[in-house]
Amino acid sequence: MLILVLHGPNLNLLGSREPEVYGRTTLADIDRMLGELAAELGVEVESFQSNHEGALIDRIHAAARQGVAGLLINPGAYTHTSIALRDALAAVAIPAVEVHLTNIHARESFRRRSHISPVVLAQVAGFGASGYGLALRGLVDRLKA
Ligand code: CA2
Repeated sequence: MLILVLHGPNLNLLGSREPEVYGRTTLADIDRMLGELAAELGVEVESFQSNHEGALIDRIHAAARQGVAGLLINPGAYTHTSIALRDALAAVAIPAVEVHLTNIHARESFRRRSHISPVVLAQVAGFGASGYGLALRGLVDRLKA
């Protein structure tokens, strides 16, 4: 079972900028942790990061052709702006979990609205990097059920 992890814009900066907001864990650390957890859960993970909306959409379309079983996605700021990303997720209908490092509901008001949450199974927000592990466990539990 293959799970695709999608990291949206600016998340490549994790660990190097604004550690007081986003923590000191890097994206490579998160991908490594998810790889270890996936092995424990008996699934495979593949990660993709892009700063470009269309590249994320193309990767979602490719995931459907590839037979990806589930998606973890932190859409970054596209969470709050991208109907195109939401449409892509709805179109492929791959079970997905939306992950945010921060509690988007406790920040600026423009971060409270997610265009993504209506088309995903669940949202995990506010647990920092460990939220990705929680999301992977929840997604795999659901896919195995
Ligand atoms: O909390 C999250 O995970 C967010 O998806 C992160 C986005 C933000 O726009 C969302 O509202 C919430 C920002 C990702 C930018 O990541 C950075 C990491 C380090 C330094 C600067 C930005």
